[in-house]
Amino acid sequence: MKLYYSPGSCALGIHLLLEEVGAPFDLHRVNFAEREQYGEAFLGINPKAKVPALQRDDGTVLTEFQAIAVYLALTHPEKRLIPASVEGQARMLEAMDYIVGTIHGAGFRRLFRPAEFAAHEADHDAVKARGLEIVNAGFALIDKDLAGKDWAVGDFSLADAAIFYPSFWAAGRLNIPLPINLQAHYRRMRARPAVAQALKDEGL
Ligand SMILES: N[C@@H](CCC(=O)N[C@@H](CS)C(=O)NCC(=O)O)C(=O)O
Repeated sequence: MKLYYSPGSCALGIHLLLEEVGAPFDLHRVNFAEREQYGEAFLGINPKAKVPALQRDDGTVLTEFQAIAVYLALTHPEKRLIPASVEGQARMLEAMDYIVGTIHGAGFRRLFRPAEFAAHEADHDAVKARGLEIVNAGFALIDKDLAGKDWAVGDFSLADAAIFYPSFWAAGRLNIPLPINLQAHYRRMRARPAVAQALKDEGL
């Protein structure tokens, strides 16, 4: 398999899951600074111009964080990355959807790419301020859910990988303080060998 990624992007959540499942894979860096995601070669891999994109050994490509994560878990059932109970599975997907769609898509995207939300540069600070509000409100909800627990849903699951990448953006890149339970979760994640390996291999 080949993971198309950019260092420290949301693809980090998939990268760490590839390490967790122990599947052989190669990394292919997509250079955002050179806008490689919009180049013909990468658009041939993922016409959505986004990472993560996972190319399987038969050449087919899977995109979207949740889809790739679920694929990795279902193809490595022995790693038990999806909770056994129906309630646990629903809660895991609930957390992942909120992180990818709201905390990332509505919150961090405003912080990273304000021009997508307002044409005039004069409005970009307001867009970023709204992004920060969305991120902090989202983090507060996740923090509440994590109270008294090591992992989001029972044992370590795909939801924890999803929680990790925005936590990394906050703690490792933007200096946004993480609330206490989320901070402890972030430390627990960094202590996992798979996470340490993914960070190292991305040069982070
Ligand atoms: N819905 C997608 C979002 C992926 C996404 O936003 N990826 C970002 C990196 S974190 C990206 O590739 N951005 C490049 C761009 O927008 O130009 C997913 O869940 O995988």
